[in-house]
Amino acid sequence: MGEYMERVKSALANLEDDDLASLLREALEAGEEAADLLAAMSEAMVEVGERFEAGEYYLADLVLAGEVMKDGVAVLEPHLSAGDKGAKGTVVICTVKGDIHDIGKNLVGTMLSSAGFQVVDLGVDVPADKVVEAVKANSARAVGLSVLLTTMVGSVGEVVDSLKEAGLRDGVKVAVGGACVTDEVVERYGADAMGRDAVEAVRIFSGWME
Ligand code: B1M
Repeated sequence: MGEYMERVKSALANLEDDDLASLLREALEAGEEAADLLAAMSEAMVEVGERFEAGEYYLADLVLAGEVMKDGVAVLEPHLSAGDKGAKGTVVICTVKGDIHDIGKNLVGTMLSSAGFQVVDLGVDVPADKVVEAVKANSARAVGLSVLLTTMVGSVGEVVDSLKEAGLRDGVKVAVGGACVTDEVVERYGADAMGRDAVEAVRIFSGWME
């Protein structure tokens, strides 16, 4: 990991809010790629989670980490390009019922928009019937679900089942992503694909909707 990446990772992992935004600007000016800086920030968030699990950080620290990360993403966003311009279609995205983590979901939304998709973002803690309503109202052909809490992976199954009940499942693809998602989750709850990061999410939807 390069010098800037190390510094960015440690600024975020140590919750140094004042430093991160200016450090990111400096790194961009020095020619670092926004996507690499984002990857360093994501690694820092994993470290924050580990420190929280270890009892070294408290909930207030998690909240602060979320805010620092958002400030950092705001600096990087204008420089992030998803590629695959021209792929079009409507994607409904949200964080599933019971889960309020939204940083990854927002990044996925930003990257999809910049790749030319229409994005309908329903926010966080979204019940399955709201997803179905939005799919119908927007004639969407794909859904992106974010889930970070292991206890909430069942919400993915609720969305898949509700789409089936509404007779929409055949025409609508479902992708999932987020810290706790595995291939097993995809299989168990009947989703179609898993995106490990926002770039992969764009690749998946582009493959489905060209
Ligand atoms: Co919480 N949290 N949190 N948290 N939090 C995790 C997820 C946790 C892993 C931390 C830990 O203990 N190690 C843990 C979950 C454990 C588990 O279930 N396995 C946890 C916990 C336990 C909790 C609470 C229960 C804590 C409590 O109250 N006691 C609570 C739950 C609240 C709720 O949701 N009901 C809680 C609350 C919070 C905050 C509100 C304080 C804050 C969120 C702020 C916000 O989002 N606005 C927070 C934070 C910041 C985290 C960590 C530290 C960081 C998450 C993050 O933003 N990462 C997180 C640790 C971790 O993830 N390892 C943790 C950066 C972001 C860019 O990555 O979201 O993974 P991510 O998104 C990536 C990819 O995953 C992918 O692309 C994104 C960009 O590359 N992706 C998709 C994401 N969604 C996608 C959708 C797609 C495709 C790709 O669709 C196709």
